[in-house]
Amino acid sequence: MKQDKYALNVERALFNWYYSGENATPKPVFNAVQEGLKNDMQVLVPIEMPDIVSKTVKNPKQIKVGDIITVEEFAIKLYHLPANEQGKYFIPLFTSEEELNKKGAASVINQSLKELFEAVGLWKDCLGFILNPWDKKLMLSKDVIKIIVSYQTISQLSFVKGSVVDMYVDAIVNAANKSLLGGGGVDGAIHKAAGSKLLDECRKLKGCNTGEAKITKAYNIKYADHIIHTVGPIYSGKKQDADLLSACYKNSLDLALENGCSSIAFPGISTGIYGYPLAEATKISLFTVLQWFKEHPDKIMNVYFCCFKDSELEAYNELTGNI
Ligand code: AR6
Repeated sequence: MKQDKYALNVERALFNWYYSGENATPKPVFNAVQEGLKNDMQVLVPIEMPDIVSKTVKNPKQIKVGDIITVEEFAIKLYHLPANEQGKYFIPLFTSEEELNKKGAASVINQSLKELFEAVGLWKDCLGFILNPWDKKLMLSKDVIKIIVSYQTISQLSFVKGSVVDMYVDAIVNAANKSLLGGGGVDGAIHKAAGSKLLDECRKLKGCNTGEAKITKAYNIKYADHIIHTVGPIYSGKKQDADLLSACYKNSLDLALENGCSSIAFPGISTGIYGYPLAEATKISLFTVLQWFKEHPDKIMNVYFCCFKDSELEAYNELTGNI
């Protein structure tokens, strides 16, 4: 069963929300759910075997693919997760078979999330849904559903302590060098995780100029689809450094958009081996991304700044605390 693209985006946003720590905003998740509602996102809903089917079919294990079973009436009962002793319950929903299988498989149907949200008001004892209840879950009580349904999507920038390699996004950004043939720092970590096929594709790109960006597949990096390789400036203290660093962020975002991405994770480009002072680099990256959001008001992009070192997160905290 191929996973619904919008369900995958929700699953990814949920993972990153948990990964970002307890103070992280759920807005990237709300963005992804809202986009799903607008685009008829399908979720998996476990069902109980209807009584009528078990009565009609003496031994369900003997049913073969292609057999036709005729039953007089067929009412599907969605699986319930009891919430209390008064009979209140939640309905579990899943974004993928992988999420479902984290705790035993069940019979499932595909269902439109929008239609489920519309129906829940009619089910008196149902308190709402739990999306991906076995792992990184989203509680969708009736009140939360109301908030999400009327939520105005807007691009989001989040700060995460960790490596871009671990992010669940459409594209991760690599701080590469002009050859695009790998190196140390995050470049080395990305090539190691993606495997040798990445190097094969990079060879065909014939390098990249400072400030520009090129895109490849993510190969063995399972939770991202693309890698965007950009080349930051080697810090020289000259005025052009800032323009080139800003161009890296802008060109990466443009390329992500051109390739249908709605989530992207950046490392601190040029702030490692290329020696760009953190305080200046964080300011440039932050303002460039916010400016890009302003210039693309009709596009929804969830952007994550991955801070591999504590000092990077501290630099962003200082900056955002002062805005
Ligand atoms: N995993 C994740 N992030 C990392 C890692 C890692 N293993 N190591 C560093 N970072 P850098 P640059 C973060 O030095 O300054 C390469 O050799 C780091 O904390 O990787 O742009 C290239 O081939 C920082 O946020 O890149 C180039 O020659 C960010 O990655 C040169 O380094 C960038 O640090 C590029 O230098």
